[in-house]
Amino acid sequence: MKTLLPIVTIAAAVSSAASANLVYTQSFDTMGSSNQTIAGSGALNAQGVINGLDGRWQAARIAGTGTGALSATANDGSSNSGGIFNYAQPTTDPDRALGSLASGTTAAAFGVAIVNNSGLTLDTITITFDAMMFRSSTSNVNKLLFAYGFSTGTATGSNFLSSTGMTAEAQGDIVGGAPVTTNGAVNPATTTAVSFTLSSLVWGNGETLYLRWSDFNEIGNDAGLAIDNLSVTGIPSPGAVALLGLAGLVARRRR
Ligand SMILES: [Ca+2]
Ligand SMILES: [Ca+2]
Repeated sequence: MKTLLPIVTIAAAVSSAASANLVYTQSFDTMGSSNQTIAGSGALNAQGVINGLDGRWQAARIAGTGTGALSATANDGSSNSGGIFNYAQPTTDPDRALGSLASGTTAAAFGVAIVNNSGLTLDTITITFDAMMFRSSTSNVNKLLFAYGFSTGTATGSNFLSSTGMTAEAQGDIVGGAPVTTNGAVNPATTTAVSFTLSSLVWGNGETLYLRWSDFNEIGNDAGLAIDNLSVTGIPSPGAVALLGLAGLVARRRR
């Protein structure tokens, strides 16, 4: 499998010892109302970068009989085709969300690679986002399974920690609403604010954190679920901040 990891860095607020947090935000609105290509995707587990975002977002088909390249399709929840979606209501609205709907042809995963260039080891990560449902399911409550991994993380990596092994982190799952008899666009889309913290981590300087959401082809017609307004804040341990402050103090005294 060819692994695509874009070489990107994020400006971290390291202006003072008191603000050494790393902050990453994403509204998905740069996708606009066009379909966005995901070059290199198509074959099972072939990962491609989602065009129209910041180069850090990737997607792959993780199950299904299809072989064609994926795209982030602009839609309002009316489509029942499997794939990645660039959701908004109406379809032309500038407020975009990134989502997925699974079918027998395509069940996809998407995720983001964030490099820690704060200069510090980060041990607490706070994640907030809006979990959205643009299309309802039948038979089963649908879910996008959240997982995270470090460095070798990809949209298809197997070395991830997920809610199947942790209770608290299950809050990162995107859970759809109750199934209905006839599924269709949910208008307006439902929005649920999600906020949780991963703690006691070792996110080393220069290391990549990968956040991933995986879709599954559930029984019945599937839901269209999405995320919006993602915010990731990496926080160093107080000891690391104190050391950084001491280094700054020494540097000033040498002037
Ligand atoms: Ca948005
Ligand atoms: Ca599903």
